[in-house]
Amino acid sequence: MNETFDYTVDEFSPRVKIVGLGGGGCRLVNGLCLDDLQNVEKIGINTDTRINELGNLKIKLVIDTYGDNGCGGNVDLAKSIAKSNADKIGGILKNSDLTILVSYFGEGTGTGFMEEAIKIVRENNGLPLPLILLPLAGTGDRRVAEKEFKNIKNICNYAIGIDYEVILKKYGSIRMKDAQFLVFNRLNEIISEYTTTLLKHTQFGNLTVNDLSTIVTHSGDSAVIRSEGPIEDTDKLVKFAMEYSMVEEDIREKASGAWVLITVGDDVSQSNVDILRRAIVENVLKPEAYGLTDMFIGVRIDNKYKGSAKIFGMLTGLDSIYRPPDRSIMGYPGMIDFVSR
Ligand SMILES: Nc1nc2c(ncn2[C@@H]2O[C@H](COP(=O)(O)OP(=O)(O)OP(=O)(O)O)[C@@H](O)[C@H]2O)c(=O)[nH]1
Ligand SMILES: [Mg+2]
Repeated sequence: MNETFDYTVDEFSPRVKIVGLGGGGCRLVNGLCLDDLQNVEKIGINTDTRINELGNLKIKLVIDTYGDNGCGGNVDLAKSIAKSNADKIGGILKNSDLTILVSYFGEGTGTGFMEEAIKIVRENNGLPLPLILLPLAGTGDRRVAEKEFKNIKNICNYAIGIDYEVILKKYGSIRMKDAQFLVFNRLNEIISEYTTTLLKHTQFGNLTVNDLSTIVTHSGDSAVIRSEGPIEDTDKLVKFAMEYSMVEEDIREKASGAWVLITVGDDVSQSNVDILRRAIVENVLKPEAYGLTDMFIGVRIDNKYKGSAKIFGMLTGLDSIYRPPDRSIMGYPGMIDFVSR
């Protein structure tokens, strides 16, 4: 049997893993209540056997047990343990569409495992979403946490940092218990929002994307565009493609992300392709989406394709007539108030 097509429709429904890294991350994920979300697995990975006390995690992985000490605050040790156990971690993080990685930065495991975990998720065609908690100055090692957070932002610019210092500044003399409560609530909101948005978007079968910017950060509705005809009739080609979508969404309101394939005959000139490409961008995309669009050009060597072009594209982030625009992730009310991006 051809393996590529050995799927059932059910397997296309997105799978979400929420993974705690290190002691604090595992406790946090253990405490999240996400019972109403389907296909969501709560997982904990630590170097510390106390993870076994956590009752609400579906999968627990203890790596290189150091008793109750974990990595004892040693980030470099944690990094090397993560690297040499990449296969074990991969075994748990594979087969996921969205993998939310939650950890408290400042000590060993949670801080040191994040980069490797992001890499592993990407290698398995999943979308990593790092949610990183930054400790108060004076607890753990704030300096290490900030440095490592910067590191993570370099490899994953949409990583979200939740900063206890910012909470403190915002709320003044808030008690730690109340700060924890706020963080918990906000995490639950972020995770529910991202997860439900993903559930709405994964209608594209086995299309894999390696960057959240294409799909998850552009909530809204999705549509397919498609048309075929002489390359010279640029306007007609684009107009037909937009009409093909046959959806309630108004494509004229434009998308905030897209994946487009243009196939042309081998006699078509580069300048004609450029005209068509520009027409698609201008008619279909919001300006902020220009850099977030993957556009591929393919050439067909066959007489019947001479002089013609075919457009096939998937759009994301269309404003739905059913959903007010402020329900998009980026505009999610209240989400950003103590979140640093
Ligand atoms: N506010 C708050 N901070 C926490 C909590 N748990 C851990 N931290 C802080 O987060 C940082 C990392 O702690 P852990 O997650 O326990 O450390 P770890 O990743 O297991 O690292 P090792 O034990 O060294 O392997 C430290 O600065 C802790 O003070 C928590 O529940 N609330
Ligand atoms: Mg620990």
